Amino acid sequence: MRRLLFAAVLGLCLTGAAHAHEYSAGDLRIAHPWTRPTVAGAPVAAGYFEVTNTGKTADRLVSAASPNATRVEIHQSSMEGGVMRMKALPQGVEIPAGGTVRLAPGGLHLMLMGPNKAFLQGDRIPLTLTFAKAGKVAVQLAAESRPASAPAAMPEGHKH
Ligand SMILES: [Cu+2]
Repeated sequence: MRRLLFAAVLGLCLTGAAHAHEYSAGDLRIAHPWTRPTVAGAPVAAGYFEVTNTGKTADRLVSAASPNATRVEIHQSSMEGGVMRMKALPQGVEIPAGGTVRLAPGGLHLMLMGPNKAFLQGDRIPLTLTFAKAGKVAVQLAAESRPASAPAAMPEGHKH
């Protein structure tokens, strides 16, 4: 049984790239929002994506919300004295003109507080991002397993 389950998960991972998804709003391109699968009752879940600003002026991710979480915060993880710490960024995150900001494990991320269900492999979790200029952008977080030891999990040349 356990081996069958593993094979099923691996199969989904291998086909994951086929499900890459992207959103755009104004000058912003939002590539492949995703989250890790969770169990029911998990206190938090994380959200990751890359946002590229193709415009000539900076924008700012100011907030996010999901019908599947009590609230969503913007967090920064960092190593302090060998301990991984997280802090909330109430001012949000600037998206510089011509730049890409990456929300990824171990760094910037969205924290979904109080998920109201388990996020299962293959689920799409609705999420609304609010930018200072581009406004509200509705995206979906794809729930997918990625190895913890490979936070980047994006082979070179992997394009969305
Ligand atoms: Cu966090």
